[in-house]
Amino acid sequence: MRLDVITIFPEYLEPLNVSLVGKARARGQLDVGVHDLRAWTHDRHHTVDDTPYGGGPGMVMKPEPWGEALDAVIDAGRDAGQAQPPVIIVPTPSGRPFTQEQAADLSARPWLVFTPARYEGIDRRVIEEYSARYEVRELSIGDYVLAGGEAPVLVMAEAIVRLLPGVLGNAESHRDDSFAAGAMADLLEGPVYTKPPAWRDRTVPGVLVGGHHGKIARWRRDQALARTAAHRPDLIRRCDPATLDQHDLRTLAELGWTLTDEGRFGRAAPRVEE
Ligand code: JEE
Repeated sequence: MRLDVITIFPEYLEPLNVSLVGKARARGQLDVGVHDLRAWTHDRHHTVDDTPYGGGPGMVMKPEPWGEALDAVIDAGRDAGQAQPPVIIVPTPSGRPFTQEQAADLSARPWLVFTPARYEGIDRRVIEEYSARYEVRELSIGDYVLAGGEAPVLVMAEAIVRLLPGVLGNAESHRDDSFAAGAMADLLEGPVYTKPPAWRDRTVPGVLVGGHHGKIARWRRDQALARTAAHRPDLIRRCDPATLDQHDLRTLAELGWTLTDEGRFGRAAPRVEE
């Protein structure tokens, strides 16, 4: 896979040199190019922003540097051997949600070009122009407002690169991830423990050291259900009851979740004594 990033803060992308993404590069599983947008300006001040048409707060990124940069980075990628056109990823607070499904889909593409912006974003005509020639995805990493798209690029790159074949070792394989496809697809994971068996008078739950694999699996499932109900009740409401067994239903009932007439889970009104 090849990743290109065009930014006015190339140093913000330094983390792509370390840890999982850095190792994938060192192993030759990934090529990364980080490009300074200001290299495609032509004025003495390397101007990339201007005031918004129609008025309003802040500044908007000018289209010309982005157009020249994208053309140059895409030409260079082709010269470096990319046979298929890139997917262009535009981080923006008004994008579609970046999800595990997006990460998995993008991990199957040979070439991604990221365009993290600053200020109030990029002149709309750039997205229109490149959408006419390439697949462009405007994506948001969550419902909060950042100051620019660089941190979202780091987030998305890490989520995508760890899914590349051979990037995660066996010890950290991703078959049981929350949100990954599979049986526990819709549940958060419960707590994890390691040695020593007692630490500051706190002991590891007995079931985990007992060696009874059936009891361990059931305990973990109950912990996952309880954690999901507490932290992500939306996932319980969305859950298909047909994916749950009788014990799951009892565990959820003990947590106050019952089936509604529509066949979905809802929270029973808490019973109050007098
Ligand atoms: C890219 C510039 C800053 C701040 C206008 C009006 C928007 C842009 N999940 C995510 N949060 N933030 C980003 C993100 C932020 C960015 C850029 C991504 C480029 N900025 C910026 C404010 C505004 N606001 C009120 O509604 C919210 C625009 C992001 C991602 N991905």
